[in-house]
Formats: sequence, structure tokens, C-alpha cells
Amino acid sequence: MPGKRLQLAIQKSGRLSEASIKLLKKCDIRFDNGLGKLRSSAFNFPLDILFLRDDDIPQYVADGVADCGIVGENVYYESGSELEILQHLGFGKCRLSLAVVKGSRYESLSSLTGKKIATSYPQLLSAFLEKNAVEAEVHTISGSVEIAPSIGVSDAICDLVSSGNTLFTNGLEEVATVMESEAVLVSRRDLGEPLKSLLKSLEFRFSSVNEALNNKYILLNAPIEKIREIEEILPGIKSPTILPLAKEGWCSVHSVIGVKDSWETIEQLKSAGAEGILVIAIDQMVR
Ligand code: PRT
Ligand code: ZN
Repeated sequence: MPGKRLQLAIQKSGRLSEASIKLLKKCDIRFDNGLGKLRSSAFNFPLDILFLRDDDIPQYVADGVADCGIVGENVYYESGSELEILQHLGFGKCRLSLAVVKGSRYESLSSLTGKKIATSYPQLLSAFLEKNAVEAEVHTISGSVEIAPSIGVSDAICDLVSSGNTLFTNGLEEVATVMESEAVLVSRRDLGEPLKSLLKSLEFRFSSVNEALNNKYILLNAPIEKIREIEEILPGIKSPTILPLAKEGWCSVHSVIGVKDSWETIEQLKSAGAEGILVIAIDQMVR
């Protein structure tokens, strides 16, 4: 059906909002995300963006109000909605963890038997306790879970942790991980055309941008007799590009390196005789 637009739900205001908007902008999708907007239409891609509370996103996608969404895995799995996870997006990383009052007796998960655990994730916690055959009381609260033990509401908590500062400042100690989480792109399974193709294009853009973020473009000069050694350090996508330099006996090598260990790679290249090394950010990368 010509003119049909894909509806993407993202968090309106919170920890995933900025990174979701940044990802769309890096994909060259232009839209107005002015304050207070509930929906925005992209100018240069058949996409409408719906700004919602993160907890509502799985249900809205399941109900067909949106076709796809960006949400934390924690929220998606807690919702119990039957959607498809299309892509892990590499931001919003955290873990859902169990924590007890520092210094309290804890040896293993079975130490939680008969205890009261406060959480905003009752489904995920209950499933975890059941899987580990621990009988504990799950007490659902919607916010400020970390203060529950100090005000006598619970013995332990199950909440999201990233740096661990919140647990530390509330005198709590992390004892077990229930799940690791990051932002994911989810969609309904039954999308028809042309929405399916539009979603494929969006996915392609997301993965090209994420791939680019994980890699850098590298250029260097090297004496010809060192090229074999340098090639081994720089596998590139297929193989490095090697071009002769005007200076006799030298060439220029172009390739792609992973961000994760780029400094180690640069040091190895330098020791192998490389000079004039330039490392440049990549906007999009398609393998
Ligand atoms: O208003 P709305 O309902 O949309 O937002 P919200 O307040 O429910 O969610 P928000 O914006 O806090 O988080 C959105 C998503 O970000 C979560 O569902 C996770 O997928 C992801 N995320 C990543 C986190 C954290 N890191 C995180 N640290 N969500 C929450 N926290 C909180 C945590 O609950 C605890 O209070 O941060 C505190 C712990 O952080 P540290 O760094 O002190 O350990
Ligand atoms: Zn929420």
C-alpha cells in the first residue's frame, strides 16, 4: 500500500531517550523531537516516531498501535508480550540483580528462602526464584526499590544496576544477577508489506551505524619490507588496501580495526614499523 508509514515507539523521557534519538539521527533519519511531542513524522524516511513511557512500549507494539519499538530487554521480558527481538542496540546496558543488606547473612540463593524481596520486576524475579527452587515472597513496588530494606518493607531487593552506586549508597550488596539487559529493537511478528520492508531498511541502517561505532578506519605508512607483518596485524574487512607512496620503498596501508582493542593494535603497528598512523571514526559500515 503506497504511502504507508512505519510506526516506531521510543521512550519519551528517560535513560533510553537520548540514545534512541541519537541512533535515528545517525541513520540520517530527520525529524523534529521538540519537547512535549507525542508523535513526530520523519521528513526523509516513511517513519513516524511515537514517544511513550518505556513500560507501555511492548503492549503498544503488541496491540498494533506501533509496529516496532526500542525498549530495554528487562521491560520487554517483564511485559510478557510476544514480540520478536530483531536487534541488540548496544546502549542502556544494565543488569537486574538481587541485593541484600550489607553484612546480612547470605551464602547462596537459598539464603533468600522465606525472605521478602521488593522489586518492580515481579514476573522476572518470580521466574528466576522458581527456576532456582527458592521460595521467597515477592513484594511489588513501582519505584525507589533501593530504600525498601531500610524502611522495613523487605529483606532484600531485585532492581536494575549499572554502576552499583545506588546499591552502595543505600548499604546494599549485590549477590546475584537475574538477567543482563540492553536496549533492543522489537517488532510484531505479523507485519505485512510494505511495513516489513520498511522495518528491514530501518534494521539495516541500525546495524550499519552500530557496526561503524565498533570500528575505526586506519591509515598508515610503512616500509614495503614490513608489509607482511603489518597485514597480519590488520586483517581488515577482506584485506587491507595497500597503495604505493611517492617515496620509494614505502606504501600507504588502509584498513578497519575494532574499537575495543584499537590502542593495542596501534602499538603493535608502531612496533612493526608503521608511521604516520591516522585513526578516523566511521559513520556507517556495511560488511
Ligand atoms: O518514565 P518511564 O517509565 O519511561 O521511565 P523509567 O523511569 O521507568 O525508566 P528509566 O528511564 O529509568 O530507564 C529506562 C531503561 O533504561 C530501563 O528499563 C533499563 O533498560 C535501562 N537502564 C540502564 C536503567 C539503568 N541502566 C539504571 N541504572 N534503568 C534504570 N536504572 C536505575 C536503577 O533502577 C537504579 O535506581 O538506576 C539506578 C541504579 O543505577 P546505578 O548506576 O547507581 O547502579
Ligand atoms: Zn518505566
